Amino acid sequence: MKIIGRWTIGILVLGLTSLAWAQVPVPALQFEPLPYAFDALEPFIDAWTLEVHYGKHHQGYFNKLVAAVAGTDLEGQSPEAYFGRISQYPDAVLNNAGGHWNHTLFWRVMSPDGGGIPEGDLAAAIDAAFGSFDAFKKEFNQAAATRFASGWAWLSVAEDGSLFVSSTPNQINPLMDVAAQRGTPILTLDVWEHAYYLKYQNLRGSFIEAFWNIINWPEVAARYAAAKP
Ligand code: MN3
Repeated sequence: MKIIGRWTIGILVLGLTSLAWAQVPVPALQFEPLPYAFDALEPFIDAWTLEVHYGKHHQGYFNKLVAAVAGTDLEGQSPEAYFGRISQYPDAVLNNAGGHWNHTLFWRVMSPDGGGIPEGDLAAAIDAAFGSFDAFKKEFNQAAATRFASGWAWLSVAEDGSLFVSSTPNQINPLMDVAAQRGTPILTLDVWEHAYYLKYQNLRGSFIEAFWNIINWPEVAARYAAAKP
């Protein structure tokens, strides 16, 4: 009886603990840890740039987003839930929700073990859309290089499942209703000057070329698999 009693209490405690865990809501807005050390992407992205970019720029967008949605109907929502109607909200929401979401994707599609070329379904989809990996790379580089002033280059999945390259100004992304071409982004490159100026100064092209050495293709492939219809 004593043993059964102990087991009963144990199971009860376990049950209550898991119930408590299940009820802890995952915050819709999270400033996720960088998935690698600040110097992990050297020499392609230097540690100082990454520390300032993540710790100051991205953190700034996150903090301002939290402030912009506080007390509104957007509080507690993931930006993905309202990007499709972002034009209905103040500029501060667009700029900071985009700034936060875009950087979160950017950190995740890079890796110290990155580079090389994609494989499998993603490689086949790139060939189908662009003719070859080299042709895709050329189009992506062109989008990144010709984006005037500040913005982003993207590889996205269209509604029909095909891939396309685009660029957007400022903090707009292809999920937003204000984007010229809409789709689900699976790869992005930040071409704001703050992303490269400390190391590359005015040489945006050198930064774009360096990016190919750190692209996390397995992550991009997983996002493609999740996004295609
Ligand atoms: Mn940035």
